[in-house]
Amino acid sequence: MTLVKTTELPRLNLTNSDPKALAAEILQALKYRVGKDAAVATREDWLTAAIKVVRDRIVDRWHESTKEAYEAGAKRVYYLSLEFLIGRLMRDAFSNLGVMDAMREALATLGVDLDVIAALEPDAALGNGGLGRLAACFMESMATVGVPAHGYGIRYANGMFRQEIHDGWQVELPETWLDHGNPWEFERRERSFEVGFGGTVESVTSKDGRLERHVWKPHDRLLAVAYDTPVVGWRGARVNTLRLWSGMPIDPILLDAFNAGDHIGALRESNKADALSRVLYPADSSEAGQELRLRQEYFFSTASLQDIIQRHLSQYGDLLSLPDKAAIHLNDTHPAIAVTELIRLLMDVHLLDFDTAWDISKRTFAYTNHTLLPEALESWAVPLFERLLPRHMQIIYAINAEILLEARASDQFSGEEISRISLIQENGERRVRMGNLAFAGSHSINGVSALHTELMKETVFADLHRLYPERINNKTNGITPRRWLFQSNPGLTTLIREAIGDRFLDDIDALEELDRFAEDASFREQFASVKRANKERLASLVMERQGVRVDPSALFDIQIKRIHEYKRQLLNIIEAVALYDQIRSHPERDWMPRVKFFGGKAAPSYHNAKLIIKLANDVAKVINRDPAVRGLLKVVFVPNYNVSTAEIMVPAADLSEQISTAGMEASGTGNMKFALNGALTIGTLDGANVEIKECVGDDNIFIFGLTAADVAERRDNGYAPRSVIEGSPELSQALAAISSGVFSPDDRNRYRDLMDGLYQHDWFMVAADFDAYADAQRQVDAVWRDSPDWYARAIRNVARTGWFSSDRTIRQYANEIWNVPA
Ligand code: GPQ
Repeated sequence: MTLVKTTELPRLNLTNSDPKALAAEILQALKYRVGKDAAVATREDWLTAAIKVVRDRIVDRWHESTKEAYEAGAKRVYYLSLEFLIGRLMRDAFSNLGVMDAMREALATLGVDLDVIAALEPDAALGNGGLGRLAACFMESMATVGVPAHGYGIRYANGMFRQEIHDGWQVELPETWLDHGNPWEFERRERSFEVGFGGTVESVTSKDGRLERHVWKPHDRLLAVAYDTPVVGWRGARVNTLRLWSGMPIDPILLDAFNAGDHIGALRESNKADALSRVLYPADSSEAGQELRLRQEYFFSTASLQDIIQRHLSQYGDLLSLPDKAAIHLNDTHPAIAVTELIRLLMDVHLLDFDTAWDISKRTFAYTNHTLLPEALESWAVPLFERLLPRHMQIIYAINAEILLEARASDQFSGEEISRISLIQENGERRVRMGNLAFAGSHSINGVSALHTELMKETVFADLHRLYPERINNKTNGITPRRWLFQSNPGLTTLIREAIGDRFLDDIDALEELDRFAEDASFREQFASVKRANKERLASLVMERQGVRVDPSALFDIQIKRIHEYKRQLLNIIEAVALYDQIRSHPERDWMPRVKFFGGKAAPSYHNAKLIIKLANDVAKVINRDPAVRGLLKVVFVPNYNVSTAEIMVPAADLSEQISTAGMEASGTGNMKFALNGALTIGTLDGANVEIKECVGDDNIFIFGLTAADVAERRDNGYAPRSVIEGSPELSQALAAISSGVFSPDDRNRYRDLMDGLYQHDWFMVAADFDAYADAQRQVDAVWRDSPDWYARAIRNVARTGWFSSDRTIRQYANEIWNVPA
């Protein structure tokens, strides 16, 4: 097989991309932009210089893209998200611009290793998990498929915390990604908007006593300042803007206070402004109900809307055409306050009446729901809301009056159903329901997998769906194949190019052509050796980071994601304990060597999640040291799981653990990354696993356990976990061992409550699914034993999961929600 030449870059005309010229430019950038001489430059300096050289090329394309969209009067997409988990940007940019090899060569002539400096780039961890990473994949795909778009979010000075494991426990440390500056961003001091909180609302009346308008007089005021990062699409197709807001005081120092000797008080305003964009809430699909969070949500929503309105007015002169030229997308309810803010701006600043403002809002906004977990559905206590955003509270009452009137007029709802549609929850403490607000204020509400969308219609939004049946639609999530295949798995990418040519690089559906290679023994061997190399890379990482030795010929079984009870890392750990027991009891059996990897962060206040991390580490300690196991089973908890770690772990997986309690994982996106990289999935019929199964075929995935309907049925009809546990000897033994302190000799009661929880209620159905899961694992062993068959299935996973490209997802959003060409 010969390597097919890289196809020409059709849309991109790069000047000076030969290595010699690039090397000269890097030296120039080092000197004039970093201010260093090559003799004294640090590796960080080289990284900055290299980035600046490529960023210049991106800027050229950025200006062209912006100008084209402007001149065409194109509709723009605005993606509002409290999280953008972009990770490192250098490889993305170099690879998408097609200058990776040239830059590598250029740097080498200067004595700099591209891989070494690439590893120094900090992860931009401005997100918790799936929701934030989805936003990052969407930004890249919008640029790739040519949608003019702006991402809007917060420039957190401290992103997702850094996780260290001390004696098996998670310890959280601040993440300081901006320590060496950020070479990608452009600060736009001139692009700043005022943000207010608190205060009062005054009514202005005309001479004849008619109400003319409301004027909100906020008590606190600060500025949101824009920082722009260009996001380049594949082959430089288009460059879009990620605009992140940072808080700044209007008066940086209160001189009166300072002069009176109150030096701390003089900085009060500055500290308040700083606090808004200081830190990302480490809450993933869980409640984050503090006041600062609501302030953050409003802060970035108002700044983004003021920016959007200013851009629209300067181009079109009036706001009635806003819905034709702007699609504003709400990534979950975090920016839902934007619905009321747009109405406020249209009414109080631009003097439109309520009906017009409300109509514009509904035609402009669309909302994505990412969870059905009740604790993650945002709501704010009315008194807090009223104190912080008094004018918005009035607007909420006005919207509520509209929709409740419509509900009553439709004559199809009981009193109780009407109360569920209300924006205000009335039982107990009165609260503003942000999900209902987002739903009411949007023309489209989408779920993130087929199953999740159906469940949305049946559960959280059942009544609103009945009132507005045309609004709910599905957009199954996706991942960008540039980051999650081409960059993170260059070995597999090269192998695929050799087999089927380069078309899949631009049209991921062409991956289907790989299917027939599943039958090709020599291809299977090459595929296995690429996988082996990726596993060796991961093995070195855990050796370096943790001093743990793992055998790359063992089956690599990986569960990486946030730690959450519904994701059931506990099920996986208990199965490891049961397997450990079996290996010791039946040493004569032909056990297949396996390494179970875990990685993920727990919300700092989530007690059980942190305990599960400790349990994984405790279990690892005992199993890994036990000579009776003879290396047949290892457990490894990889600390500080983040995007960059995922880029190494995903390509190294043989088995992908997607074992959430059915009905609880909205979609999952890690499941897609693993399948595209040739791991087989062991999973429940939850989220997008259902669609992965449909794509790869039943034989190429290990599905087990209760369905969402089964789970609902068991919960309704009184599930008794104790009798389930007692009926399963393997499970009872494993639970007894954990509960009695076999893995925690230093504190024998450490896991007693956790285990008792399983006996008493087991909300997440760990016991109910245990036997089915353990059986599925033994089937995994059987297929793994027959190695050609394993790799045939793995190859089919790669060939059949191109559909999960976020380009496909974005095209669906563009055609079916935003009404923009793509
Ligand atoms: N998700 Cl509500 C998050 O990562 N954070 C959140 O706060 C919420 C949802 C996830 C969800 O759990 C996954 O199933 C999805 O795949 C992901 O959003 C993207 O839609």
